[in-house]
Amino acid sequence: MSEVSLKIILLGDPHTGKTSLINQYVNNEFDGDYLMTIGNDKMTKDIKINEEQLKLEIWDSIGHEKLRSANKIFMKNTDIALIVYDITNRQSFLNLNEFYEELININKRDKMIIGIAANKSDLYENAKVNKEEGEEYAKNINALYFESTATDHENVVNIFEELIKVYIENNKEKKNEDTTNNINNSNEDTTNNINNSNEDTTNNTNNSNELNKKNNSNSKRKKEKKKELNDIQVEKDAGIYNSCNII
Ligand SMILES: Nc1nc2c(ncn2[C@@H]2O[C@H](COP(=O)(O)OP(=O)(O)OP(=O)(O)O)[C@@H](O)[C@H]2O)c(=O)[nH]1
Ligand SMILES: [Mg+2]
Repeated sequence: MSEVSLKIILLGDPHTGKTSLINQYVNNEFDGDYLMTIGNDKMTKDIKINEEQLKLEIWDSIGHEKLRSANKIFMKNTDIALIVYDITNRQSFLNLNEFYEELININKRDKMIIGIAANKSDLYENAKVNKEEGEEYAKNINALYFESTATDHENVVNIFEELIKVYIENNKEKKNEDTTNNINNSNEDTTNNINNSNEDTTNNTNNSNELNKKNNSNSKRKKEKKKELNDIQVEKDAGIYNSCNII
């Protein structure tokens, strides 16, 4: 069975929990200390979902505004993006759209599955963004909405796997659409071929009718010519006869 590789990228403001979510998913670890990400780094993970063997390339990105331009190079060919905000930091929610816009400037929207992670849900008492706001934004950009906490392994695994499942489903539908289009195209070709061959047959028939007509008129002309010659001969004979008579 062939292995499918998927490129996943996490985006969002600094300190929202991107590195922590990746670390929890790949290494089953959570570190309470903050170490700002200053370079783009990828981690890999092999998983099996619905009998399909997948190789995940999970890219961490830089949240810091002044260093962020470097992310663009790594956003190319993204299959799945998780844009993260911190529910205790309203500005990180308001900045979500900047990351979304950057992403869709680089990749075709319909090829990607996008998730919005309302992270640090364990700190819900200090929330500055309510659930409805998060859900509404996700709905507006046709993304999936998740409440996440990098402190809980199961929660994080569920989020990544849900995104991957949706991606696989979406791709299957696309493949089916492509196949249907191909079948329709090949049907059109066959119809065109049949029409062409019908046209050819009609043309051939027309041509052969014309040929027949020509042949018929040729043989008619030949017959007429023969008759003419005969008449001349008869006249000649008669002439000789006549002249004999005269003589
Ligand atoms: N309570 C709680 N703390 C979290 C959670 N996720 C991350 N943190 C903490 O928030 C801080 C920032 O987390 P990071 O994962 O480094 O954030 P980041 O988005 O990678 O930040 P940059 O690399 O600067 O862009 C760290 O101290 C984490 O321990 C969470 O879900 N709950
Ligand atoms: Mg980081």
